[in-house]
Amino acid sequence: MGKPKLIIGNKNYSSWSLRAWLILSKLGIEFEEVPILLFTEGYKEELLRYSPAGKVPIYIEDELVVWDTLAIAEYLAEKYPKLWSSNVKQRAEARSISAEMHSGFFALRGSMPMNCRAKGREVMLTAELRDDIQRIKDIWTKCRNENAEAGSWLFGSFTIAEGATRNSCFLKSAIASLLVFDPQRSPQVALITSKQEKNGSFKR
Ligand SMILES: N[C@@H](CCC(=O)N[C@@H](CS)C(=O)NCC(=O)O)C(=O)O
Repeated sequence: MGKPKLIIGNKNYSSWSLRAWLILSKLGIEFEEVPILLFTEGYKEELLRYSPAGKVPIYIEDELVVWDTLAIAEYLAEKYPKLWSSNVKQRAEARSISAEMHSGFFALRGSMPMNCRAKGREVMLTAELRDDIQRIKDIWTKCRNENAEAGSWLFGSFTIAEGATRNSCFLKSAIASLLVFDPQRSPQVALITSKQEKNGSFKR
């Protein structure tokens, strides 16, 4: 069996690419990263050579092609069960959080598209954006209140929910907006934002 391949866009801008990459990196799996310059000439044809869905990320292991971040995460979790919590109720909660992140937060995505290198962005704080930010803070606060004793991740130890939420660069946008709009952060949220700012897991 050769090394698996991960076809991705630019990790600075493609939050979906980054999530799959973070999960593989965190697992310590040796994989070949195949970057594709999205939205440049010929990129679609190149993507379609790997997957009929024509979107990144795409995970390839021998003959197997898995596309869509959550499908990739679930496939990896079958091979590496520690990616979800060992507690069935926590797994359900972590799956809900991951799915919510995967398919929602439109105001945040729209007004603060991912850019890990962005600093000092000025963004109009609409009611929808405020709601998205509050929702993220509520998720973090609840998880940390319930799992603080088990470790420093949302569910104590690292799970897929991190890849899809706190530890994703997508949430760096949320953090940037939290820093701008909400200097009075609760201790639970402050712990996460400061850890994220220092977090080395963006470097492989
Ligand atoms: N729900 C999909 C979304 C994938 C997606 O939209 N990827 C974007 C990059 S972030 C893409 O490939 N865009 C290229 C295109 O739409 O042509 C997933 O999680 O994999």
